Amino acid sequence: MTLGESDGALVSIAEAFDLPGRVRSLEPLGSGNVNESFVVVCDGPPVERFVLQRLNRRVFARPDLVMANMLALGEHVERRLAESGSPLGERRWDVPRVVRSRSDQRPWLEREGGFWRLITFVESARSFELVSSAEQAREVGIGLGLFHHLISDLSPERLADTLEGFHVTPRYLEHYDAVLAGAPAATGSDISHCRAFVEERRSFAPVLEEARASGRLRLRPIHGDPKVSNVMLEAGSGRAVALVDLDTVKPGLIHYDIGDCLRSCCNPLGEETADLEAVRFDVDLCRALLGGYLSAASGFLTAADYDHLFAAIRLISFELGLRFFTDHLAGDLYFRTERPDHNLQRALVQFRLTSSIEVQEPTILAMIDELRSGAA
Ligand code: GN1
Ligand code: MG
Repeated sequence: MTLGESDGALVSIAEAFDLPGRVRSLEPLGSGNVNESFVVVCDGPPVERFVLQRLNRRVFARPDLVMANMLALGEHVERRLAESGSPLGERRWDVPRVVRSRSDQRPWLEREGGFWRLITFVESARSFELVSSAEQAREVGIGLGLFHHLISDLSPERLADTLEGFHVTPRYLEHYDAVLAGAPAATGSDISHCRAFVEERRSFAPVLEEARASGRLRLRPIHGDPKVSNVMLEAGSGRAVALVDLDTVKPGLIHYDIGDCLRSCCNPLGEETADLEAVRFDVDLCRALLGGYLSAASGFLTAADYDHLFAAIRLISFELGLRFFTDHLAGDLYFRTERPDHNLQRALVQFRLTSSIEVQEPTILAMIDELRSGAA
């Protein structure tokens, strides 16, 4: 796309950051459900690419703390990579760098009510909306494992809780109950199905939070949103080289990340599919992904961590369905939508996926045991 009149405002925002040259082009990037993103090509030499993003303030009440977390994570990982005997050996690993604003050197810019940031683009790599092979799933798992490994010695106290209640399933249930109480007009067979689905799993919802409260699972720094499209694979080699979309980096349970990554990658039709009947959880992709994850992360996993893996896989797909369903009932306030029933359709997909996970529980548990003994 070449630049048109309407892009003038965006270009001027991009150029308010400390770029190495003028903006040559700017176009929309990716399919995020929360923020708006653009890829900015900047004149060189050398010509460089950046990602310009407007953070969703309805979701992130303290975007300044989101940026503080991103800087803390970046500094920590850069330091670990620079150490002699880096845990990655010769493997390439990138962390998007934050570009500061020209006028006040802050890592963001506020313009016309918008909160903007600009970060470097991970070059010679791309991400995918769907996983297409077991090899790819393994790499995504290695990517998440390396990410966790690199931040496993970053104290969670160094990170602010920028999204209180994020992935705390009982909190989503409370919100759901409140929204439902105010939406008596919501009827229809899909709605009834979703409501019954949620009721049947109500008692399961606190499984991870109870493990945290009892001390069996502990808080660590997490990515928060490691869905397949946030894992960058190197062009050519196909190796994972970066995790992007670092807005949700904060203290949490690594099980949120593992569950989220698996619910995203092992759903071959993807979370936007309309082919509900065909939605299933692919155990072979799960085996490949978890195998890759453990190859990088088994060193810091405890017995209790392993014991809660299945619950995490089941819970996070259920939780995302619950979040989509609640947003549908609330009038689509949180996730960006393209049509009136979009969030309902997304909820049905996640609930279908949850059912598929549930019926395959014995197979998934056996597979986790097998990987666990291999990693021991
Ligand atoms: C949102 O914005 P995006 O697409 O990276 C959401 C995730 C969901 C995901 C589902 C902050 O992520 O939790 O898993 O949609 N992010 C936030 O696609 O709520
Ligand atoms: Mg995100």
